Amino acid sequence: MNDERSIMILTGAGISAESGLATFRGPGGLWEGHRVEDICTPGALAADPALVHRFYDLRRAALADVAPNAAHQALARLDAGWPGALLIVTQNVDDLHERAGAKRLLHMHGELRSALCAACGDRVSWCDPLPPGAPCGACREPALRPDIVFFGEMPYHMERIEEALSRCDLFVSIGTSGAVYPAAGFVQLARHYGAETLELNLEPSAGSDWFAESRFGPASALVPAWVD
Ligand code: BV8
Repeated sequence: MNDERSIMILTGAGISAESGLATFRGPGGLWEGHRVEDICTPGALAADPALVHRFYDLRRAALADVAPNAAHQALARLDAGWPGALLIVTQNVDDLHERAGAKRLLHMHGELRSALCAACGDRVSWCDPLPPGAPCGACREPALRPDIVFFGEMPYHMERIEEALSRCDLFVSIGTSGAVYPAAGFVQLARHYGAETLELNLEPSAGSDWFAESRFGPASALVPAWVD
């Protein structure tokens, strides 16, 4: 591709699958028999903080054993070389887009390598296990929690995301099941604003019918072929 259209890209767990990070709703998508919808809630954090902290500690630790794949690397190349507006919005909380070199990137569901103070809202980079009750460096309250958007919580950066959706000429969805809102509704918004829509996924997502074009296969093949 070599024009200056405005591009918005949404990614989900499927783009990191070939790097070795499990997806949520595919085979083996349960974690210790739990569904992410049951763990990833403010209620679960309040009822069993050790379980929720352990869920994120294990996933944070796993980052050391994985690397960006050809799909992350292709998006980073596109980001570096695209003269027009471009925004990668990821639902993923891993750091593989950054490690591939992506710059114009927003994490709408938070990040594993960040801790959030539930008392004062301060954020701090965090790479180690995060025990429940860890003290906040800013307000000293024992209120550090995973910097993750739980179900029922407002995703991050929504104003910037909605602005980008209203202006994009092309909306591309990569490796997401279309099971979680508001991300799953972005394709409808993009179409409403007149954008072209493309889905790159292993299989049809829940929102496949909303896409003008869908290509099915592994992201590590589809994304470089689309970018290059
Ligand atoms: C909110 C945390 C409102 C991080 C997650 C309508 C409108 C708005 C909200 C709702 C609504 N209906 C229902 C809701 C509520 C809810 C929701 O959507 N529930 C669902 C279950 C119905 N949404 C929310 O609660 C959201 N908040 O709306 O707030 C609000 C307003 C005002 C004030 C306060 C609040 C918050 C949602 C965020 C929840 N957090 N996770 C983490 O733990 O990782 S969600 C979780 O699902 C992950 O973030 C994940 O990213 C996300 C989506 O999953 P996918 O990434 O798509 O992964 P999945 O496994 O499902 O699919 C993988 C896909 O990849 C598959 O299609 C597969 O085929 C494909 N694939 C696999 N391998 C490959 C591949 N593709 C290519 N190549 C491969 N190799």
